[in-house]
Amino acid sequence: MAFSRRNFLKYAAISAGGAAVADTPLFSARARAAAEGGTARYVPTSCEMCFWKCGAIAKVEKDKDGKDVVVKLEGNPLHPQSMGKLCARGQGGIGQLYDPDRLKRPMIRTGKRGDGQYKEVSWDEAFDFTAKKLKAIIAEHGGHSVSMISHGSPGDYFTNLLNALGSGNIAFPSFAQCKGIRDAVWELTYGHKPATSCERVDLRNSKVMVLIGTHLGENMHNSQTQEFAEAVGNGCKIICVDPRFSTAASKSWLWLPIKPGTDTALLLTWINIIISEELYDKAYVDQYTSGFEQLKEAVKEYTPEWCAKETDLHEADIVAAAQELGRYAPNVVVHPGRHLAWYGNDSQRVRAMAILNALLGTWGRPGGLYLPPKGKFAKFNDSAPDYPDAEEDPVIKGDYPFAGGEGLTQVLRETIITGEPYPVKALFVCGSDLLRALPAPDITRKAIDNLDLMVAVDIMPSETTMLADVILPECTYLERHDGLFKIETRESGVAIRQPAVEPMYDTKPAWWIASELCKKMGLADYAVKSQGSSDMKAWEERMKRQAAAWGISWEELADKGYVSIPGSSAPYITADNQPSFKTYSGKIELYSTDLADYHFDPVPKYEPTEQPGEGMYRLIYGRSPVHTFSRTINSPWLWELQKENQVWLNKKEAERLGLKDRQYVRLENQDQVKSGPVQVKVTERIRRDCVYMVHGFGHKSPSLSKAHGSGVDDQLLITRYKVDPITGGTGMRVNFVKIIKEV
Ligand SMILES: Nc1nc2c(c(=O)[nH]1)N[C@H]1C(S)=C(S)[C@@H](COP(=O)(O)OP(=O)(O)OC[C@H]3O[C@@H](n4cnc5c(=O)[nH]c(N)nc54)[C@H](O)[C@@H]3O)O[C@H]1N2
Ligand SMILES: Nc1nc2c(c(=O)[nH]1)N[C@H]1C(S)=C(S)[C@@H](COP(=O)(O)OP(=O)(O)OC[C@H]3O[C@@H](n4cnc5c(=O)[nH]c(N)nc54)[C@H](O)[C@@H]3O)O[C@H]1N2
Ligand code: SF4
Ligand SMILES: [Mo]
Repeated sequence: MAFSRRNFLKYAAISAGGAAVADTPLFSARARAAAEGGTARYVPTSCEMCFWKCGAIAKVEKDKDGKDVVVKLEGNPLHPQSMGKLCARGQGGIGQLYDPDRLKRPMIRTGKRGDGQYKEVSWDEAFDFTAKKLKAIIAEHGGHSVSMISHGSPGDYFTNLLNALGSGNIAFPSFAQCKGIRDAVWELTYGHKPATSCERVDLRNSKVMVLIGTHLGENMHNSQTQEFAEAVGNGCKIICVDPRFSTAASKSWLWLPIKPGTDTALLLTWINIIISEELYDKAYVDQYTSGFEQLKEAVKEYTPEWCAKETDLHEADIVAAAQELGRYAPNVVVHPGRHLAWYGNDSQRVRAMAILNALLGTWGRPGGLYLPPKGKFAKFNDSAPDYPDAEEDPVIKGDYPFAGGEGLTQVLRETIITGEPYPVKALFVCGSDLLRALPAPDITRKAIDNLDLMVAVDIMPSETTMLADVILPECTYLERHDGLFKIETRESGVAIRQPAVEPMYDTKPAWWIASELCKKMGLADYAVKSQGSSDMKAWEERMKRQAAAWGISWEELADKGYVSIPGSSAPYITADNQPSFKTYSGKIELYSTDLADYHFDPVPKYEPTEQPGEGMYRLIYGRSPVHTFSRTINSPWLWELQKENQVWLNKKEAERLGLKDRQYVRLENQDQVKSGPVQVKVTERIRRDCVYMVHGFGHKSPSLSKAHGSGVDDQLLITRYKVDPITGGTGMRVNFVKIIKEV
């Protein structure tokens, strides 16, 4: 391979905190190849190393046998989510493509679940087996007994299959374990989410930015990280609220090392200060919000003095932060965050963040949150029939009135175990590592044991994949098309994913897999709907029809990778660009009528969180800039960059326990679950009452030759979770661990 690992490591190390600059200011794949005059091709596509879906450009050369090889990946300068750069993970996508541990062929389980015994089969055999099982399950229990847990693009095509079978039982770890709480709460408050896929934060123009958790720089979403760096360069005052001195904290004007679980106290106190010192944007509040008087009354009790005790912060810092926000409002932002499933009362913390933004007038203001772009995408269904009515309503929202549009994984899991209100016997797992993504993995395991059929659509033989009855290997994003992507940032646009090289081994795109399975299930009409026909040419034809329906040139899109919709950008409020709030009152609801109707606190109230007992530390977790959850740990070059995680422990605590930096220890949680050995990182960069680790390590599948046994899995220690009663989000920072010295 022409691409050397040594060069990659050098390149990735330089760019871990940003990235390398693309060679050309504007991009055309054809023009670039022609200008070089060599044999290299450039293929604009979309990254799938994480869900930011940056525009990437693959450089493809022929090897000595004349075979196409991807030798370099760089950022597309036209695409607003990459802005000409890729993060280390994006550049490391080549490692995923050429990872020898990849799934290679369809497989059917021959041994007991979990013992790793499979036989390789043809696609036809795999489909026949799956269709036969599905038909038997549906005959006995109905279409609604088929379910799916999904993350990322593969699930889209299987959603169509499930809907055609009469099931809506589809759940996403990106909802209850991630950002669902935020989206549901902002819908309640503003009538809009604060993000489509990317958060609509105008970071590059912010004068003051508040980060509640939100560890930008470690949470390495490309354009957002670039804008964060721009903001730092512009002298933006960053207020970082984090029990840990994160990368973002190191760039901050003020680091507030808060006692974990007490953020709502701080936010409500800030609201109180901003109202009582009249620092809020009065005209904005009058024009666009409702419920101000009720809010003012409700937050009176949250004084700075009380807050300092509750949060373990200095009173002067609490007040200074609020005053600085008021001083620079409305060109400030309280970042709405992304992963918010923390303590089980998270909706009210997120409400307080949303309300603070409203008081400061940030929605639709430079440096605040920009408005959703204009530019509607025409409906495109390629003349498929409507879905049949499901016999039974989906179970996936449980009893959570504001569970939003997506399903709750833990509710589906519980239904699979109990069979209540009806049996769910088949589960498709599309691009999700359930045992690592969902809290209390023992319960996940129990649910899987209760299934008559588990189908995994994945690219890697993870522990979760290796529990399936049938494994359907998808090809990687560098080997496939997906449907056209709607991109909504400061403007609307369309992006493409197209194959840089042919699929290796006997792997296939998910749209093809779902389409073929549709046909085997006697649902050929639906195969047209979102999967197209099963050959590549027909799929490309379908994408062309989709581009035409959206009024963009297919040729331009294929050549440039991203095309913007003219006239779609109107990020700020002006006299003729007024925001619309799709709430009951038509305004931003500081007092939520919807929450009142359901007997929840219509204005957030502070609720204390259980604190660790003697000798115990709260377990908190986050991201590594060079890995995505558990999905990239085995990826050869990214694994070289970080092979294992460490547990961060405060220096004074380490001294107390007689522990040295990099010594191996084990963690044991409140339910006596013990981790494998993990290195301690002794540091002053974390409070004394918590320990921290990067999520995603500790793979147990022997088929992942590099990741197997590297580091420890935070999820294993997350045997408890606390569910947010409003949205059903699963708070996972409610576990405590003690540290056991290795002998
Ligand atoms: N490189 C990389 N980037 C990613 C991802 C990835 O896997 N890899 N995943 C992406 C996804 S899907 C998501 S959801 C995001 C997640 O990333 P974020 O949305 O930034 O996640 P948070 O949980 O807000 O932030 C983690 C930080 O919260 C701090 N923290 C822990 N407890 C508390 C507390 O009680 N109060 C406060 N104020 N802080 C606390 C931790 O110390 C840590 O620094 O990252 C995204 N970006
Ligand atoms: N304890 C703890 N739990 C968490 C989190 C945490 O920080 N700590 N984070 C939460 C958050 S914010 C989120 S968003 C979720 C993430 O949850 P998941 O999305 O389930 O996360 P991953 O572990 O990355 O699992 C991704 C799976 O997709 C596969 N995959 C990768 N690329 C492709 C592809 O192109 N096609 C197919 N078919 N499969 C592919 C990978 O091999 C892997 O098996 O986890 C949540 N759970
Ligand atoms: S942020 Fe990095 S990994 Fe995620 S899509 Fe962009 S380049 Fe790929
Ligand atoms: Mo997430």
